[in-house]
Amino acid sequence: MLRPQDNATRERKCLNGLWAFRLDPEGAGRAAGWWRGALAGAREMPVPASYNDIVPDPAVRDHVGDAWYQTTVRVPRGWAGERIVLRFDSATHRAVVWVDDALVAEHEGGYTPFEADVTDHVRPGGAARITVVVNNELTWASVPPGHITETPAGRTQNYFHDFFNYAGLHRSVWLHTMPTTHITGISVDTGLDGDTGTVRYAIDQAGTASVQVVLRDAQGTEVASADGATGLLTVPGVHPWAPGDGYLYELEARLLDESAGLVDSYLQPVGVRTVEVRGTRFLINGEPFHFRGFGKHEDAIVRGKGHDDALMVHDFELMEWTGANSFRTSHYPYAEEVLDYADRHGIVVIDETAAVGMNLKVLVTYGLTGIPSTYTEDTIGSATRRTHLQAVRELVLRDRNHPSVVLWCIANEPESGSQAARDYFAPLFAEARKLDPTRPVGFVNMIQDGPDTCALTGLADVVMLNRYYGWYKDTGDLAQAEPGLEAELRAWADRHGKPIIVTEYGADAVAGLHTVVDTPWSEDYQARLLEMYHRVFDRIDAVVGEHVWNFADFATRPAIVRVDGNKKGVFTRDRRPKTAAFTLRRRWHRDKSR
Ligand code: BDP
Repeated sequence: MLRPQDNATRERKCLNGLWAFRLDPEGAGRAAGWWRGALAGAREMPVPASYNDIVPDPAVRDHVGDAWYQTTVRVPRGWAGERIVLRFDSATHRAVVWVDDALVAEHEGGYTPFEADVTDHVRPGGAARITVVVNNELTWASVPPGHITETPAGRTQNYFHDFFNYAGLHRSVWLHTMPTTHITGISVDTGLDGDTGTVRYAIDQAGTASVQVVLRDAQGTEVASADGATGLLTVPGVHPWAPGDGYLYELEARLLDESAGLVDSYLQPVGVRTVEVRGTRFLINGEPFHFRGFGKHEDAIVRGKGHDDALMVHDFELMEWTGANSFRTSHYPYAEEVLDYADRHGIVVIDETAAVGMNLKVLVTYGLTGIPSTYTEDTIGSATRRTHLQAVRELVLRDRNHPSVVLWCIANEPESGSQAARDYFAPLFAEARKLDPTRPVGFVNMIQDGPDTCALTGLADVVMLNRYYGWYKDTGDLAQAEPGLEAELRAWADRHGKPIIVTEYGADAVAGLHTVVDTPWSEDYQARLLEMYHRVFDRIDAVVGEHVWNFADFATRPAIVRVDGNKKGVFTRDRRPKTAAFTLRRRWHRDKSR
């Protein structure tokens, strides 16, 4: 599915703005056909944004079920004869869409786009009513999973991940056109041989036309071209895409009719680079790469998970200020604008599905009893896996052309110590490898399943570890935590011989709390804990990455271990630095110059 584009043959109209909005706590709207007319009793709601924090009302914030959005769009007159497509960059966690009275799209999964051909449902020059019902329920069949309890006070959503279940239209909505004969997909794989680059491409189309591709450098000079739907372009004296150097070529794909007239075109940025895991090294363009950066969230006051360019650019600028070169899209696929930015700026990305909270064993550590096994037909079972498989497909197909993406992450902290885990995950790894043989694949391991018991590491190319020595373990005791961490990392290195990326390490800190002696929740303890990890990382050769948890404080549901959310940010939720931000800046800028 290609993104909307304005070019010689395509046009787009952005539908962002204030939409009519109404919650449906009784779940009445589908049976009553709320899409058939103007949404009664609606209030205004911004798109994109999570709806939860816009209205100061717990009934909105904690709503479980359907929420309805509606807008009316005027279809441009000049679009007659074109194929007209309605696209949602995301709707969390699932949606059904109507144009006037016609159902045009249904989609499961809150973080990937979907679209519908609405040509037959709209009239150029006319108005069209667009109605969307967005549902935020998490069940055993959704990714991420959850379950709903009926209580006398209403329905309560339970889930096993540590961030607030924001919902709504989180990203842009588009109406866009393309010719009836058009390009439907583009894929590029790149290679390097000395200073010669290669771009292997494949262009899919609907209809019949001949294909031509042209590759231009960043100055717009043509450097290669070819005819045919698939082929290999060679670029002598290539300028590779590299960490810190987001150099992009542009591939123009064109469909031509018999008289060589232009039928359709699409412009695809291309970064020429290679990724490879060799022994305990993670190589980008054949050079060892060390990941410095963060696990992040799409999270902010007021807008929740709504995409916002101002916040995005600010976050990237702050990451650069710390000296970070990479981040992980914890714990779901991020807005495509984020990956575009990373491509242009040479920031390296670990790209993750929304599979988080798939470990019921950990609930026991919270003192809960009667917890079922993680992998059963009544919990994480074949229904979950079907959704998860589709989530892997949609992630890889959406993001495979981004040079910034160097590693697929299939899940965060699933229970990984059993044959049941292996049976669940093996097909998911296989699918990612089938769709993209060029990138390494991994998952993020949790401390319960260590180097001797983890049944999934064998499926992965890299070891990704979330570790909380000095926080959840050896709380407040860095002297005890340091040897524990070191022993464990050495065991992973010895037993598995794969590169290790520590994808989470950190401590909560309430901004403004300072202490002389090591005291959890203080800024000083957070900073000293990070320094302890860094000493250990520097002693272990197989550690090729350090991603602090988290870039910024973020919202969670209420819990006695959370103070108005998770405070492991090195920046506050409004992006002010804690002491730890300066600690990282000192280390990472020094590392940069080494
Ligand atoms: C890890 C999770 C992350 C949490 C973090 C924490 O991957 O989502 O926010 O712990 O507890 O287990 O802060």
